[in-house]
Amino acid sequence: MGSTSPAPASLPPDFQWGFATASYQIEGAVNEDGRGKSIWDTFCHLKPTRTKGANGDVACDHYHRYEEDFDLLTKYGAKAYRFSISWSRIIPDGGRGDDVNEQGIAFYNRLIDSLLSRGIVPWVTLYHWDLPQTLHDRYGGWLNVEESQLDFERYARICYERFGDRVKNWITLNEPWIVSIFGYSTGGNAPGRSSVNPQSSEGNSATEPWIVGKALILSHARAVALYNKEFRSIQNGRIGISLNGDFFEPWDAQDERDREAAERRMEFHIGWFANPVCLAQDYPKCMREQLGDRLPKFTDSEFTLLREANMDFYGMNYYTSQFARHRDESPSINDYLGNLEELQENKEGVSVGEPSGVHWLRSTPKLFRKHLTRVYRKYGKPIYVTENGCPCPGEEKMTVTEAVNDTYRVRYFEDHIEAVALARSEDGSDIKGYFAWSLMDNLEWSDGYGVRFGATFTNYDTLERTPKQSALLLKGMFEKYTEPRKYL
Ligand code: PNW
Repeated sequence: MGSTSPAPASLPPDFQWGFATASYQIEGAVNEDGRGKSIWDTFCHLKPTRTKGANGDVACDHYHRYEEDFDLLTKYGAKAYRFSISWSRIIPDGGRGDDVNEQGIAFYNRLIDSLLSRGIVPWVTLYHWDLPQTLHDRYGGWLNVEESQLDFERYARICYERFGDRVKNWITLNEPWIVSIFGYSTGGNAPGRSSVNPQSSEGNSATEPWIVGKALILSHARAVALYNKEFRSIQNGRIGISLNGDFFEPWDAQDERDREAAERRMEFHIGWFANPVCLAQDYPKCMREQLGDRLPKFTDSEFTLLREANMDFYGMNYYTSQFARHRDESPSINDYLGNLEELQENKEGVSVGEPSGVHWLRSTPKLFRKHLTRVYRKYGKPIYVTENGCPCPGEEKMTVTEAVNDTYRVRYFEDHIEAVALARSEDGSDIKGYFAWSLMDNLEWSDGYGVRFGATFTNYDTLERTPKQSALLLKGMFEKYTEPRKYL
């Protein structure tokens, strides 16, 4: 027998893959079947506009077209589909004493049953940013740590009770970092509170994001602890959270201060949430040092709750990476980065990756592999990549005929899936699934309908859907790593 070569990069046969979406970005039908308003309905209708004139009133009209959309999933060969539930369709006023809306339950039952009949595994996010407006008006929403966690726990209970016989994969929150920082520091997302944004009339960027962060952590923890105590043994599912966060390299690799800044940036991005939710530990030290008393403390009983909230997986939303350069001055009171600058080029002028169709995203697959392995080693949970994707350069202005030829996205997916396979096979990181963002072009929040992240083209005049090449090629990209390999 000849020499043995290293095992080729591979993915296990039960690797989950598919596409992801979120309720407000695709559903539309905002006034139908008893749905209550969310903070995104309000935010999208503010004047002057803060969402480039766009709103989710119709969006992709997925509420009425879900069968057609699931036909696409079938055509693409997806094994799994990640979607989110609109809290205010289930409980229009959101609170633990408020009524459940049976028509909202019925809609999500239709989605779940349709997916299962097609052999597609549903992955359900409980909260993808659409807080019931009533809770915001009633007590300040996520600014009220004590009230919001109890209302979220009750909402989670209803979802487990009504859907948990068929839904075995739960994600509590999508990107609590974006919820806290964009919603309460920069004010770019709903509810748009900020003391530094001229468009915001209310808010305190120095304090509110850190309070909201704690409310989200404890809400997540209550939902997981409840699942563990009352549902896990009967329903036998999995539960986790989806955290965003870029990988950071030092701007000047020779400078110790930049190396520390890169690590600090990741602690402010990911450790903020991952320390408490994965490790039942306090916030990272560097956050305490910089933020002092503005960073809320956890009480002993809250630490007990965090320990009871042991979860199954880390959901990773990954789009891009950056360089971090330290600052010599002391941080502003509104700083949330860790006192540093974020840059897309390093000291030598080398770009972190190839530019996409949106300024904040460059394609960085090698750093994705580093990121996967760093997160796996630090937080010790199996990883599901719950979002990864991009808009192609110039796609915003393309016709459908041009847009379906999405070679940049095809390469982006290929390179990032290869990074997953390498992180598994070569680094030993346990990665169990991958969801492309997104099934179709949809409402890109404050960027409106211009930026297109879809693997399917959406014509917003006719609501016609057209598969892009990447959607049709994704299956083969996974098979390349999962097929039994032939000897050469
Ligand atoms: C995610 N950033 O948000 C969200 O989960 C999706 O709903 C969204 O459509 C998708 O990514 C694409 O943007 C992010 O500026 C938004 O770094 C912005 C950033 C990261 C994630």
